[in-house]
Amino acid sequence: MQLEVLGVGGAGCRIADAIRAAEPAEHSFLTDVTVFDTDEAALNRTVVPESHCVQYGPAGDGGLEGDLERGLTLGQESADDLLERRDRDAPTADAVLVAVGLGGATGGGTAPALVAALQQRADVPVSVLATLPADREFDATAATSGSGPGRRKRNQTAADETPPRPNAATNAVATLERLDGIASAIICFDNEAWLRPGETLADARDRCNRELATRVEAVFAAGERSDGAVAQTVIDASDVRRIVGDQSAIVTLGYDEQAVETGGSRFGLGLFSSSPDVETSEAVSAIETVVRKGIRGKLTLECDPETAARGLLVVGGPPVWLNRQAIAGGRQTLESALDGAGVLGGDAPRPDGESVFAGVVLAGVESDRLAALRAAAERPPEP
Ligand SMILES: Nc1nc2c(ncn2[C@@H]2O[C@H](COP(=O)(O)OP(=O)(O)OP(=O)(O)O)[C@@H](O)[C@H]2O)c(=O)[nH]1
Ligand SMILES: [Mg+2]
Repeated sequence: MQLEVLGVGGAGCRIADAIRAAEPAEHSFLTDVTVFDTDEAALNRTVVPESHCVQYGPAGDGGLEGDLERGLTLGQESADDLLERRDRDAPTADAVLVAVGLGGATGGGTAPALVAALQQRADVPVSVLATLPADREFDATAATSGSGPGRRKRNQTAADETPPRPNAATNAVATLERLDGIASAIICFDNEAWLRPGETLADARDRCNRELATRVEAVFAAGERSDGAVAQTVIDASDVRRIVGDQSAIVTLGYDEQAVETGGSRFGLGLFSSSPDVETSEAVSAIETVVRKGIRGKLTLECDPETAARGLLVVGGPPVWLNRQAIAGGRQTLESALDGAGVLGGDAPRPDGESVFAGVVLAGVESDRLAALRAAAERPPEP
């Protein structure tokens, strides 16, 4: 399907940037990418062309520094204007994805008004791609506990331990509540689960954004033709629409890939690249493995797959590796993991691909992490 991506605030802009960078030349799936931030310096660090970078709100660098009320007011004032500033000549998309980091003020403040304005204008689903803040950003005990993240280093003073975004949980929960009923779906990426012990968000963010972009591409680019290769079972925009729904479902993405032998390159001449021999058993085993890990491995938001209301499976890779029976089997695996909930599946041939991959969408999930953030938001701030 063809996707328009809008990034808002620091995280949103960097994630939009990463999705743009992950778009393979031979199967484009992005109609347009525009980034919006109050923070001019952050905007300038993206590699999105200047014509697609929009600074708004108070002039200068630094953003709104977590003041969500200010962000919400600014969002309401600016949403229509921001939409006007997109490229008018861009082709029409099948869906819009608004990327945002929950926990701050610019992205979290603007996203509700921006999504509402888009829903009024466009006839296509408008979903949000949202990061959830990590505990160490707002909880000093998480940042300094001996067991793990951000243990106090020598020479580090108490002041260094002040969480960088003390309002992150409260802001994230407030924005999620506002998006409920407005966004078609809310795809979550939980920073807490993706940051390594001791790592700061600044250290981890590029890796996290690449991981997220890979998953977005696996799922949303599935239906796009790649060098003339046609899928056996095409996943089109209406399939994705059916799975993510239009009721602000919480969505999580799974993914796994396995490098495979693609012939040709081993001999450097490409002589065998069009028809390498692939053992059926090898292809079946590769697909079974990536599907299992795509469902049971690390999700963008941890949850029990059984809680999902709907699911989608995309199996991709070099066409000779896409064994039809194994893909059908993968769909059944997803169906049983979801306890019989509605599942769609398809394949994404990638003639130039060097791996077999599975992209998984679980929609309408329940997650303990969201409950934990709500509880953290209700705790009174530390004195
Ligand atoms: N995965 C990921 N998360 C990020 C990134 N940058 C920030 N975050 C998360 O997003 C939250 C909000 O941060 P920003 O996006 O920088 O905030 P903002 O929207 O610019 O808002 P203000 O700076 O307060 O005006 C943070 O609390 C982090 O949890 C990023 O590049 N990747
Ligand atoms: Mg910012």
